[in-house]
Amino acid sequence: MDARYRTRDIERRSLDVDALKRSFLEWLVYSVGKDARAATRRDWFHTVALAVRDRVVDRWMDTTRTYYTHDVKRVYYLSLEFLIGRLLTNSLANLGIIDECRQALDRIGLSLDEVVDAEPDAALGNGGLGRLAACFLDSMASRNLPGYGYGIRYEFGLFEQRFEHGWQVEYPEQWLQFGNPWEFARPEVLYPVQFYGRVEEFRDSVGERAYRWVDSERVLAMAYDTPVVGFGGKTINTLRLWAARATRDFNFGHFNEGAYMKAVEQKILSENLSRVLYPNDATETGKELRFKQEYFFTSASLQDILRRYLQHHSDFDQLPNKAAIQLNDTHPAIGIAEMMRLLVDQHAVKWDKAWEITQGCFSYTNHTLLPEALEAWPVRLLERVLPRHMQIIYEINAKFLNRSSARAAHDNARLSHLSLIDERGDRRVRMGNLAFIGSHKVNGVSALHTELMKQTVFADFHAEFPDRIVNKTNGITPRRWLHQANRPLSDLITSRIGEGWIHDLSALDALKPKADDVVFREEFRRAKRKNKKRLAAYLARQTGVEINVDSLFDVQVKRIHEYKRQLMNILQTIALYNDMRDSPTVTWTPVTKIFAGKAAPAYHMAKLIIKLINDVGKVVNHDPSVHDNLKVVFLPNYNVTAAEIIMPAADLSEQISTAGMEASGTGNMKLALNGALTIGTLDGANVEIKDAVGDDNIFIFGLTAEEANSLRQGGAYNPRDVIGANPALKRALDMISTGVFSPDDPSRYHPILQSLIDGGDHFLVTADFEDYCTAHDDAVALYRDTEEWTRKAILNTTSMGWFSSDRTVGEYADEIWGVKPIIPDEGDHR
Ligand code: Z15
Repeated sequence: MDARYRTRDIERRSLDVDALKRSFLEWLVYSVGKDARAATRRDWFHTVALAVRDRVVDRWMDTTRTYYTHDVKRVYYLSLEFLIGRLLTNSLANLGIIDECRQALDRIGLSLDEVVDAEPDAALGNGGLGRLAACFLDSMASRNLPGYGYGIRYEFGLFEQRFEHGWQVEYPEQWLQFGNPWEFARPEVLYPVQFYGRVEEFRDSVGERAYRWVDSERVLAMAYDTPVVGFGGKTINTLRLWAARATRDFNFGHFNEGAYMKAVEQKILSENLSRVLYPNDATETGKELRFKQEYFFTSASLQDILRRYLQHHSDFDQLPNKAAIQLNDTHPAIGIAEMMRLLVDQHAVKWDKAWEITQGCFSYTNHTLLPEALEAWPVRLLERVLPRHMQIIYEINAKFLNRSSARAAHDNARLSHLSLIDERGDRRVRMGNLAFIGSHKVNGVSALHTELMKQTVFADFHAEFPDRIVNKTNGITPRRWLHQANRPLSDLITSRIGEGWIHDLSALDALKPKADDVVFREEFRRAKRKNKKRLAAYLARQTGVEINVDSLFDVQVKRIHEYKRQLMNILQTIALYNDMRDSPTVTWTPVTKIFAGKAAPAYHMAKLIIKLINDVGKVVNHDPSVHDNLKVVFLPNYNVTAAEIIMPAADLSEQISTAGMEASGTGNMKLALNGALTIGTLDGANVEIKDAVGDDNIFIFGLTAEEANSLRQGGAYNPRDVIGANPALKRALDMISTGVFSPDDPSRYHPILQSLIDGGDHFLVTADFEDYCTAHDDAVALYRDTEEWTRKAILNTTSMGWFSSDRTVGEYADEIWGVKPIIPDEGDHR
């Protein structure tokens, strides 16, 4: 670059730094209401966030105005979860002012890192599904796509996990306690949402049969908007979250004493709708409040979408060309019936026309095939809570079944599979089926998962509509998960190929040859070591366990679920512990097993597995005979913020779910991108990761989905025999069952042993154990060969370009949504 320009650039920056410093001091005094001497770290966080937000607002309005004036087709991503995490570093980095901000704070005598640490972690989600939604928001904005997120502004996000005597205990997480500087309340954007009541039939003005939903209870949905800053700061999209507000009825009327208290009670009850996120990941609890949450945010979002559309249009013919509505799982699937109700009952659109419009707008993403996660709401509940929707669902079902090929073939078995109503036992509405037939496209989240959708849960639908199911393999945003979370590696990459990779991750390809460059390998290792030191310090602070920075960091971080097989990991850990004790003269490679993840509060088996890991850790970590060659650490309260510290520091990534059960996984992508080698089954996106990084740079083991399926189907699988044939496994299980890790309560783990031995080992832990141990031994052996390990680690990072959520979102835009990028027109503020 020309030296003249560089000087000017530096001048502009120092101007920015001064301007930033001045705006910080102003915000502190005039908005936070403190002076610099009295300000706490939290005050400074609010100050900096408000000052940064200030720089976003003009461009936010430019973006919104551009979409409006060009009447562009928009994407509406409906999701019950947005697992966003912190926003300060993200906003600064995407605006490109992180260094300026650091310097401005320096001049005030503050460290940016400390200010960043004062931000609460916005955990409006449970796990993969919620984090995917957050990555998609980042990618839509960064690719200049007109995308909106719609969800719920939960007052309480995902619970805080603490350990008490090694057991998980849940505490409420109050992210809004001290206010949220990123959001804008929109008290004027308010929609009524109805519940209960009954349906009245009447004749409309031309004498046709019509329906009214009467005597219902009403709750208002109020909007809160959060700007979504795209990389480069050009496009600023909107995340609109709904909060429940009681209707004004509660403020009026002549109450006697009793009625007054009752009214206040009613107000609190109706505002409970947006109180708390349900803490289940991929399991359905079937609670009425949860169903009402789903309808609440879906109805408000659809009303908002129609209002926006009607600003430019007088009929609904163009709606599918102006609105793509993506259902993130079946949680908003009631939207299919709600759209029909809004069009037919409220806007007098004819049924067939309304159906065509609905199908044209909606598409549905399936995230799991696990039967316990497939939503099916009792007909009785729907009749009571949403009586008009139940009628509409019956109508959709009747018309659909009548036209199906199964009806023509008089194939009753197929008809009953296709039906929206599950007639077995108490009758239920299958939300997946509703989402499927109301959508023009349905997608799975990895190649394998999409294939299994076609073969299993949606086989009959696939036969009926062979072009409807498509694959969209998940991705992750490279901004948060590499550029922001891993500065050392990010800077190393940029030093060789420039900054282009940040918005085009496939640029990493060009770095592959560097795997053979000894200097690059040394620098890559130095970056990894920095990250490992940071994680070690964090773990010591959070858990008190001191770990060896040069040990192999073996990481399994994700929700605790039996199908994810944290149990298999801890069993292997016990076996390794035994090997080390048996052979004290062998030179062992030091290994640190790092676990993190929350269990659903009612998932007893998952909580017992957490306790087991903590119990094993207590024994192993204090046993001098293993000479610190093995440590087991369970980091409490895993969240996005913790993930940002863990991912960059991992050496080995545990992706060991029973094949066929993990729809995709996205932690697998974050870890590989940050240079961890994967040990994993051929499940979810692991299959595609293996293809990308190459067979030599990943440790694949275990049964395939097909093999797992036939093993279970065959009926000949006997875990008892498998255990009998594997002394290491038998010994580990015996130790657990005799209370080696739970001397205070030797029978504590009998439910776990029971599930493996008499329960049939549904997740095939014993079947895969031996193969897993061999793969793990291979990984540990390779780790001793520092240069070879680094070479493979580099090939992992540099092969992960395809797994950017920019790629994923681009595919959705082209093949499902039909939306195009548009660069916002600049207003006159610049
Ligand atoms: C969830 O986090 C996932 C699936 C679900 O059905 C629910 Cl309710 C929550 C996860 C999958 O388990 C995971 O494999 C996938 O990567 C993620 O969704 C995003 O698609």
